[in-house]
Amino acid sequence: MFKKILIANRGEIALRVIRACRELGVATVAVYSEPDQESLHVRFADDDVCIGPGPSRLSYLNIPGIIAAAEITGADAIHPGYGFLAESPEFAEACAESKITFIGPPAEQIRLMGDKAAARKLAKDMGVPVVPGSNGSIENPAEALKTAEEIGFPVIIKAAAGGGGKGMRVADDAESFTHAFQLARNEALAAFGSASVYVEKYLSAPRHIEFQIMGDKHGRVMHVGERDCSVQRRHQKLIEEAPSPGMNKELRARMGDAAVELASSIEYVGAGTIEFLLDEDGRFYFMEMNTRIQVEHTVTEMTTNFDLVKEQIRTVAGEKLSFCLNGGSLRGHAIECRVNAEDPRRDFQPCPGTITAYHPPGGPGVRVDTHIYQGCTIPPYYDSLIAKVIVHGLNREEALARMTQALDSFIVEGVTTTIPFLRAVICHPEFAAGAVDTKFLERHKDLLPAAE
Ligand code: MV4
Repeated sequence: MFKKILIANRGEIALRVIRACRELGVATVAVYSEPDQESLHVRFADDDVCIGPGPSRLSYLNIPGIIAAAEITGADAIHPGYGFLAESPEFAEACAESKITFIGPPAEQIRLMGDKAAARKLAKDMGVPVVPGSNGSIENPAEALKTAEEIGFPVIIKAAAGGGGKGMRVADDAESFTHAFQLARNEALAAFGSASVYVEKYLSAPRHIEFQIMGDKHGRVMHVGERDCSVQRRHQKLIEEAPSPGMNKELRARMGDAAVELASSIEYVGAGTIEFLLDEDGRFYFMEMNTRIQVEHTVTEMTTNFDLVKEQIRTVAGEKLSFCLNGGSLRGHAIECRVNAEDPRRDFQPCPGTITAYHPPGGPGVRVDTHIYQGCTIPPYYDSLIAKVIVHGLNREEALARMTQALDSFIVEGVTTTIPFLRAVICHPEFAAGAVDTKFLERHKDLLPAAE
């Protein structure tokens, strides 16, 4: 096992990783930017190093600074959390060059899965269903149009280096295609430094279903169930749940087998996620693979009772997975709401500031993962996630009641939060019925409070 882990992150996930390290008996090093000096991750870590000023580029994305902090403090491993450098092959390589274990897959696997067109090809070669589309990326507009006509409209053009929605364009017909293709290429180049795009048949209102994968260095790869992350706004997930209300045993077995097959083919170690789209007819298609622990890993922890961050650290250190589940013995239902310091009345504009009053919800089956406290200041530089409220119940009905109760009793003052908006979504009859898909929020604009 590692002796000392540096956490190259901030906020709730830095605290989450520190907790896992504590339980494993591993020492911790926090890194922080100047405005994060008073943050809890700095206080709770055994050691801490300031790595630069507020802007991420100068601190949490500063590879030489983070490697130097690990060397100075004698850390033998780095946990990247999610976001920031979690899926940077260059960072994984820098760790390897300094003989520090990166808690994630090897750089080559990050690079492979970061190329969405290449990942799609791998899935296809493994016999995992993919949405009908181009074989790899297409550069030539005329060739792309030909492919689009073969697939049939509408089609979606996606950035190969993308993920998360940037550089994506939908084209409804041949007339609009060439323009959309150009726009997608330009956007991809500006956002990712690569104009490489690929084309897929556009599914009108699929569910976003992802399978949590865990692998070890002893040849075991398994899945620990799925999550439904269909409720998103501008490709940001807002609510996630496990299991998916659109799932059944038979479909879980087929999708889970496909996910395990894909992860096994690259001998995946640690925590990973295979994302699928599920259409109205129950057909599923591979979308992409994430090679990190995700924000929403918590709902899977609630339905499995396994500490996925501890397992991720243990398996990367070479230990065997401490359980064999593969989709069996899931219990109850879990839901997560992401609470952001944002104003839904102002197009979800971030609301940094000082928390003047704070009281978290509690009771049976309620978990809050957060880094905020009364008196703390939310800096303007980073993601506006301030807390994750996670509930677990015997069934979905109980989980929904618990989430409503929890959101109603969550006191956060001083900054505007999305708590009332989340409550409205949870209590919406269509959400309550489990009828969620990726168009849910677009269909229910009434959930967005009008500007005052
Ligand atoms: C799609 C799609 C429909 N058809 N691909 C959005 C994020 C990026 N990872 C892929 N996305 C989508 N890909 C095909 N072929 C619809 C979306 C999509 C979406 C997916 C999941 C959750 C919310 C979404 C919102 C809009 C579009």
